[in-house]
Amino acid sequence: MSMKCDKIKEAIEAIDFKGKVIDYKRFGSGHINDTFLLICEDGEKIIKYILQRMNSDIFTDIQGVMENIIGVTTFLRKKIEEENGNPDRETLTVICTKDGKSYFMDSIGSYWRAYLYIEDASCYDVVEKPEDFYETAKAFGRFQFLLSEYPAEKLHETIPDFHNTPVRMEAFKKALKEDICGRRSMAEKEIQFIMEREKEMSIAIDMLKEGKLPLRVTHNDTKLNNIMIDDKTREGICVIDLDTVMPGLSINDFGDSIRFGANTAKEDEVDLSKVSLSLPLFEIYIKGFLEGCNNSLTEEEIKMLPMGAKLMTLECGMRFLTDFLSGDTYFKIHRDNHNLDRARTQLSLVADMENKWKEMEGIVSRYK
Ligand code: ADP
Ligand code: GN1
Ligand code: MG
Repeated sequence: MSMKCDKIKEAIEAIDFKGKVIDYKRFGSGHINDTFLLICEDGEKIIKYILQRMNSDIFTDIQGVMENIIGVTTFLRKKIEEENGNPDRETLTVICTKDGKSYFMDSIGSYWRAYLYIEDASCYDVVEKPEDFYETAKAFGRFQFLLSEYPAEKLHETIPDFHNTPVRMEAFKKALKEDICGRRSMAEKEIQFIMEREKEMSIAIDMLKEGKLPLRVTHNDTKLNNIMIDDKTREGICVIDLDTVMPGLSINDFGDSIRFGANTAKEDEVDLSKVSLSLPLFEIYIKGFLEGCNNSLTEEEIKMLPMGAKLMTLECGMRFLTDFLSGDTYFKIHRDNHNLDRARTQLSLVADMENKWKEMEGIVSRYK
């Protein structure tokens, strides 16, 4: 276990879990937080929790992150109750500390929080069945629709300029210039690919500034493993990983799901011949997302969906490469050159989208 998680026992002691903790282990495949599954015994009953050491290098305003999460989940809980749903399964439930706080700081300054574990549901790293992807599209769309009445001014911007692609480009150029690890020569082809697309990076952000795309409350990290799929009904039961819920663009939420879920290969596939955009999955996701949004997207937003997919994939490729050049300080890595592999997959997917651009636009035109 990384030293940063050394004080997990302090967190277990501080948070108000029911019963006695009998086991805990690392869990999930997120790139940012340290996530643990915690098992408690309360008399005859077994209760599971998710315990996370939050990444405070990335989320510097932990208080703000937790205020957002409490605000959004309280709001969603009410909506779910109104519709006779089960809020303990359909949104995250924060488990507070024994003194009533939404997070805990341990003696070495690490921040911890806990959630109820969502039972009988799973997260996936690849789409196993097209119908699952459709269900996740509906759930992410619905998430955005439900939050359309949320007071956006109450949200803290937990990572400024999170999907400001031109700002990401500047960070990339800086990392390239500094080349602190001397890795630049390993990625010349990828660097050139990104540079050639610099002009396109500001398309969405410019449309926002010009009022052509509306600012909405969005999730901003809509990959497949940030949604729980019910093991029995196969519905997208709960949207998780709410750290980046902020005002943003609907086309970005759409786009990030396509980047991850409609890729025929894994995010870190090394055999690039396996990487491509699945047009059937692209179409299925459009259908589900528009339905989930209750058909509230504007014509311009729908028209720009392919661009959302391309920009999110390009931006993510650029972010992985920036991290590779900077010494892998942001995304967790599990092998040498992991971030370079991830960047290559993303950029190959961008290239495939460019080849399929006419088809992508053709599909979208049927949904306007
Ligand atoms: P990261 O920001 O590192 O991606 P996440 O909040 O997405 O962290 O959590 C990582 C993984 O932990 C998820 O992909 C999911 O598998 C699992 N997970 C998180 N919250 C819950 C929960 N409430 N119930 C069940 N599993 C969860
Ligand atoms: C991170 O936290 P996780 O693993 O769900 C990242 C996303 C990237 C994604 C790439 C806060 O998501 O922006 O798109 O990795 N989250 C943050 O897989 O940076
Ligand atoms: Mg996650």
